[in-house]
Amino acid sequence: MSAFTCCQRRLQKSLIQETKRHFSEIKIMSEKALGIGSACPPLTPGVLRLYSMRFCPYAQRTRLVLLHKKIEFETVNINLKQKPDWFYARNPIGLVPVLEIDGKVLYESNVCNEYLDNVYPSPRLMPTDFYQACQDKMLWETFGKVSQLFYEIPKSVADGTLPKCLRRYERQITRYEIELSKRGKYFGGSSPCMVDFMIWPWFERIPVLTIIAPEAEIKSHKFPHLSSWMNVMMELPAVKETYEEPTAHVHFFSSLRAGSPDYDYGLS
Ligand SMILES: N[C@@H](CCC(=O)N[C@@H](CS)C(=O)NCC(=O)O)C(=O)O
Repeated sequence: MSAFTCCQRRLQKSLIQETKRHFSEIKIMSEKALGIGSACPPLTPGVLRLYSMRFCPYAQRTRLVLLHKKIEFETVNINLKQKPDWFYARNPIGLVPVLEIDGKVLYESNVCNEYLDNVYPSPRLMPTDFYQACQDKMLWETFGKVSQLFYEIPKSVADGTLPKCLRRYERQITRYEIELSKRGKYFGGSSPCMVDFMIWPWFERIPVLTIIAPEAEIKSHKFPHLSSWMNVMMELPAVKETYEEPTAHVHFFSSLRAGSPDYDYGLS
């Protein structure tokens, strides 16, 4: 059985709901994506706000760190097709995630997460040794080699380059398999570190690829360390809290590719 199928079975709905209750103190200012013409929900002094999008893997990086560190925050979801001016005023390049507290604004997931790790140090997610911290950063700064394939693999079917793309995918995934084999249960050893949270969102989205290319699955005979890692990651409360079902990811990706992203999918 593949690691992902196994993980999905273990992720029983009741467990997820239990975790979601655990985090129920987190305020969602706007679950529905706010677009042009909307008003920016009023800010509260001393309250950390995350501007996000429910299906964005980069925003998920920051949500994972916020939740794992049990930092109190509120969420405002943004319609990225029709961004309000007040969102551009915070991030002129118009990307989520964005963090805001008491007039301080940060964007770019890696910057947001380093800020959180320094300002809310418990539990520490980045090594204090600068060389080790750089080793970790290299792993997430080069993860684009994997994440770009989430867009290239679907396109490659039409132009006949799927086998080439899959070879690149396997080579890149193997880098992480080898690194993990040296580190332990998580990239952080016996507990998760920043690397785990920075790369996890794409592993959750692998079903988007396996619909097109079943070879993209993380099979335990080929990637034993990553396969076990996916199982242990799925047990983390923060991972459960941000988890979306494969059907939701597939639906969102299809709507995105069709040019009308369904930001509010699944909301009543
Ligand atoms: N390098 C950025 C990438 C963030 C990103 O690409 N976010 C996407 C959503 S997943 C976005 O905001 N897209 C809006 C746009 O491209 O206009 C980061 O790490 O935060």
